[in-house]
Amino acid sequence: MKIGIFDSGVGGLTVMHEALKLMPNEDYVFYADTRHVPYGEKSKDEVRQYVIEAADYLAAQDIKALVIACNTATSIAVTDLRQRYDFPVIGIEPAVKPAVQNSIIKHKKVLVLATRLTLNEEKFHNLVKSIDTEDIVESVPMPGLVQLAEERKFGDEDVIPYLQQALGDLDLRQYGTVVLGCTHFPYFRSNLRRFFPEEVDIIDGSNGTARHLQHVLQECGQIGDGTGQMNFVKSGVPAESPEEMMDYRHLMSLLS
Ligand code: DGN
Repeated sequence: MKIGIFDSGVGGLTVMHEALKLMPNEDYVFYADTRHVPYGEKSKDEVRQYVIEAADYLAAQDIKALVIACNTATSIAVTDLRQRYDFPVIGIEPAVKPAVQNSIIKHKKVLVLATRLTLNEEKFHNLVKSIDTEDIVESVPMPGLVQLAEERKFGDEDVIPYLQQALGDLDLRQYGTVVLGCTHFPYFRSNLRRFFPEEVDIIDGSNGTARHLQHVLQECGQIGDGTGQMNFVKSGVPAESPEEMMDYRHLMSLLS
């Protein structure tokens, strides 16, 4: 049986890339809801409806687990999905806990970058409240990075002006850790690296989510019965033309 991985767009490939490294003996079906991306600026009800539609499609493919490789979709719909299906549903959330631990040692703050919807959600506020006892967590919405990834614009000429506008007013030396709280953002790690001093750690949740998936599969005795096969779907339509396959492979190669 396959593992279903879902995102509003190509961000979830950052999680699938980590899963594939960790579990090459699994088969994957990746669903990008390209018709409705971006989710981060939409209403909660709209996002919930899109996520359930996509998850139902994957559930009909006889998957053994579903990864919601989207922080925004996780914060809106993970509880609904867990009630809806019998297979395990794994979500992703901004890696605030390791970031706080890391920054406290350095006597610095944490900067969380994510979509507006993720940052406004109660789930995120509760997460921060439970961990941030020293009041060091700050956040900035970065919807433009989702758009740039969807347009495959990863070059400095497109990315740097946006980062300048989004981060320009902050003193970037006050942070010990930057959390990439949207699965689209790891594509921009090297662009972001140029803004923050070397001692600032830039972390994301893709590896942690892949490890969590592995653990869950082990727990239910479902590990390793595939060959690393990948299938792609865009908003309910199989996306497997040579051009589309090349695009996905290229995107994952940017993450190595
Ligand atoms: N990749 C998604 C996330 O992790 O939040 C969001 C992208 C979007 O649709 N705005």
